Amino acid sequence: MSHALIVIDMQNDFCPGGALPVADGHAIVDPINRMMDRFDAVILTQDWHPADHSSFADNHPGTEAFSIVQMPYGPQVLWPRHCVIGSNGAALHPGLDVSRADLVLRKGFRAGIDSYSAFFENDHRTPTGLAGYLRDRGITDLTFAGLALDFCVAWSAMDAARLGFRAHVVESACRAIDLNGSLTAARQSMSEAGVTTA
Ligand code: VGL
Ligand code: ZN
Repeated sequence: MSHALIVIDMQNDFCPGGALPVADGHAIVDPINRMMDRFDAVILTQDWHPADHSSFADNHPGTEAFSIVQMPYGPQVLWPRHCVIGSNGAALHPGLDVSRADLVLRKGFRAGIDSYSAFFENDHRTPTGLAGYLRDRGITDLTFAGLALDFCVAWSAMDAARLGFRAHVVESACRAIDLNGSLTAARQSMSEAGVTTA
């Protein structure tokens, strides 16, 4: 058994003062740093969008942030512009201990499709390559922490479980956006997918 910690999107734009702040997002940096020593591998993800990304509300004139549009791959929430490639908002939180990170995986870099999950883009089909990386390293168990619990953490953990990894979410090391009941829905979906939470 080999066990990886996957830290999702612990970036400036998702912390207070950022473009898409998650309440109290910064509060999990130290707890995450303290968890790292218990794992065989630490992997970080980084939301990483081009300026013309289709998840940005301001790229869809006449729409508002947090509304939903239909994309060719299904419904998509429109977000405030965030995590633009190379910006300070896209940078990992300065307090995060990156010295233990074996891999930093960027996602959401194609303009036409968002990628909440660390494993698949939002069409649920286009792989990021992370599953192959983990399997090649013999990693069987995954613990998730980071932002946001009800979007990128939940989608990543559910894909992990569906791909056959043991998937666990440490809720105290996550914070949620909680948009129109998304947190309750995410907890329910994670449990149905076989993700354990604590
Ligand atoms: C996320 C919305 C848009 C997340 C990323 O990390 O949960 N949420 N992009
Ligand atoms: Zn994003």
